[in-house]
Amino acid sequence: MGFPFRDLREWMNYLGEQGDLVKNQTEVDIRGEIAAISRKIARTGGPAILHENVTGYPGWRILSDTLATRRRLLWALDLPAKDTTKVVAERIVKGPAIEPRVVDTGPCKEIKLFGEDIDLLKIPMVFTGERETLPYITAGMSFVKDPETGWTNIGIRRFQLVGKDKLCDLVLPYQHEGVIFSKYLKQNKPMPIAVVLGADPVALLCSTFPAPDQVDEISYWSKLTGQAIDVVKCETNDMLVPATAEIVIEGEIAPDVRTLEGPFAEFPGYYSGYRLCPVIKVKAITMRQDPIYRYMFMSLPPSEGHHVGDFVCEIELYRQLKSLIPEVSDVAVLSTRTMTTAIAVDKKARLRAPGLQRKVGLAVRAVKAGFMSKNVFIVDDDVDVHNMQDLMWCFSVKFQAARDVIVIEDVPGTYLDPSEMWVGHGGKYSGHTSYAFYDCTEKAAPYDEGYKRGLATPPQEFVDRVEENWQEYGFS
Ligand SMILES: Cc1cc2nc3c(=O)[nH]c(=O)nc-3n(C[C@H](O)[C@H](O)[C@H](O)COP(=O)(O)O)c2cc1C
Ligand SMILES: [Mn+2]
Repeated sequence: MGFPFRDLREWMNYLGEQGDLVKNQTEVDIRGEIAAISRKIARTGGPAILHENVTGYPGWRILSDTLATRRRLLWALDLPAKDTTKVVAERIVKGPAIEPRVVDTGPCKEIKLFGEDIDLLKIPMVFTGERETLPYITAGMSFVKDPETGWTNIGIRRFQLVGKDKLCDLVLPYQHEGVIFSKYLKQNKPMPIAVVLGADPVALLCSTFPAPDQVDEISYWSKLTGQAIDVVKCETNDMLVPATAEIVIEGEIAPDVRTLEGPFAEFPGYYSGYRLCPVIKVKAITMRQDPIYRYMFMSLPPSEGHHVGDFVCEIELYRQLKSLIPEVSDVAVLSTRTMTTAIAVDKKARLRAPGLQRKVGLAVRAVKAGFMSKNVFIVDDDVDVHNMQDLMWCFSVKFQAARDVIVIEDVPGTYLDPSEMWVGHGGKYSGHTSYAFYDCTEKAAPYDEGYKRGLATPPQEFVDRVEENWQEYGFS
């Protein structure tokens, strides 16, 4: 047993072997207790947790936080701790493109429910925020297909329980699910959808990469593992889903049905309001014999959802920017899915092509993975963007607000960020934000006198010697 983990259980058992899993037999409540435990795990870097005794849901187990720490993210993808972003980005570019293997059946088909037997209320959907009135699936992977091109898109979404056979889906117009839904709307046809819960960890991560248009995120699976993923056809539509998933919910979104969604403990840390959103009418549920419900906590960061989202967005922003501008040398997400991000640019190239850093600042908003970016620090590549102390030092001594802030007003926002501008844009579905980048590169003449005097450090030969002799001096 080891990488790549073929299902949630192999992965969970591996975490157990590493001492990174708690099996909790104390009775816990889905109405806040489980969320509060996950919140504390995210804040303390704690282990993953399997709840084995859930009030009101005998026989059900709930697993969460398996990807809530850096260490576990690295295990899930078999990654080194150094240069992680660059290594994954390179695998996505150069890894093998192996088609998913379509199998006849799989563990996710052990139980098949149709018609009257469909009852979402039997699934222990966990409440996250105190004000949630109806619970949400928070780690559902949505599979939808472009009716014009046949492209399958997957993305993690939240789905609110609104009936025995109904889920509400906040279909955001700027996400691929929304782009595809608008094509079904134009044709006035229902959109088939599959919601997958409890897939293997690589599939879960694949489904949250902000890949470019027309790219099926499941294609990343083989690139990241070197193998083919096993997929199986849904019962009521032709979507191909991971065969080893715990639960698959199949359904259809009618073009003309809407219901109120909300309030939700939204990823910027505040409650969403209520919005009229499309509804999934469930046609079938298939699952394993004794399914494990995969919960993911996300509201105010830190959370497992932020860990996952920040990690994949960093990789994909780096990869997409670099494909446009090869002189981009590193990216670090500092907070909340690239909302605040730092980017390093090849200093030598910048000196040859003054203004390169500003081109990078503008390009962020031109790529899919930069769709949420609001505040971007741009630095030379002699600064480690992953080291907060170096970064803040750089911000302090290379940056002048009056000269080096570039603000662009009214770029598309997420419409979930409470600081976005709602007034004055017709109030329709607004979501306009300002975008700024902070040019923290060393400036040229006439601002370079201080830099020309040189960085104040001990002689390099002694810095090197200290590294060599560190233990000899008596340090451990
Ligand atoms: C825990 C979690 C929950 C998420 N919930 C949603 C959601 O409800 N709606 C959404 O559009 N994106 C959500 N996302 C982000 C998407 O998964 C991500 O932006 C993905 O890249 C969207 O892909 P798409 O544009 O291909 O549809 C969530 C991400 C995480 C990690
Ligand atoms: Mn996509």
